[in-house]
Amino acid sequence: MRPSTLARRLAVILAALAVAASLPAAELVLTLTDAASAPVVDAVVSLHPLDAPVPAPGPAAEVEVVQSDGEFQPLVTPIRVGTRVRFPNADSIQHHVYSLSPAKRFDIPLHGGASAPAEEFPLPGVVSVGCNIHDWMRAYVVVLDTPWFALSSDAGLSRLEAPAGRYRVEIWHYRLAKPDAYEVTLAESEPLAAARALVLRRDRRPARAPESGGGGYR
Ligand SMILES: [Cu+2]
Repeated sequence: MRPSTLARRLAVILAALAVAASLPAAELVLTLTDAASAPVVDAVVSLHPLDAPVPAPGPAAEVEVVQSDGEFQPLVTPIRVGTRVRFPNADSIQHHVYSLSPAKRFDIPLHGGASAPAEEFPLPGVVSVGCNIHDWMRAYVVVLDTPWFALSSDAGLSRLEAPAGRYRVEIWHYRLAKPDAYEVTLAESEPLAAARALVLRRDRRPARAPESGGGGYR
């Protein structure tokens, strides 16, 4: 084998080892239920390291919150700080998307189609997104200063992979009076399975207006 080939192979092996060393090594499997033992869907679970720095963000990602059938899809979008969010309109009617939340105020005047520009979310916090025309339309962009987060499934389940260590677990849900938080230690040996019961408030989102068939904006 020529020395240059050997060096190249060594470089490939070292690169593979570096990737392996940076792979998440521990796992949290969290099941969320409400007071009636029903699964809590659309909660955002995030891990915040207590003994280690948060890794620097990679290149800014871009995600979409679509207006479809007079609703935002999805209802809850967790993102890392710096992520850009586009708000395309898939409806034949126009929407006027806005937020008054301190973490990100923005206003996208009446628009149709996919023309709306992407908004950047530079600060952590919960951003409540509405439509000026349709009061019932609501979406939440949950901006996090950690790369480790997940949205709970229909079964109330969240799986998070992160390096072994101590973390503060934060749980946000739009029907929680305040975010829930507690500490865990994740070890490499086996996934940590945990359950958490949440006390949810009544859903305060405005009810959807009945279909009118009349003129003007629906
Ligand atoms: Cu609308």
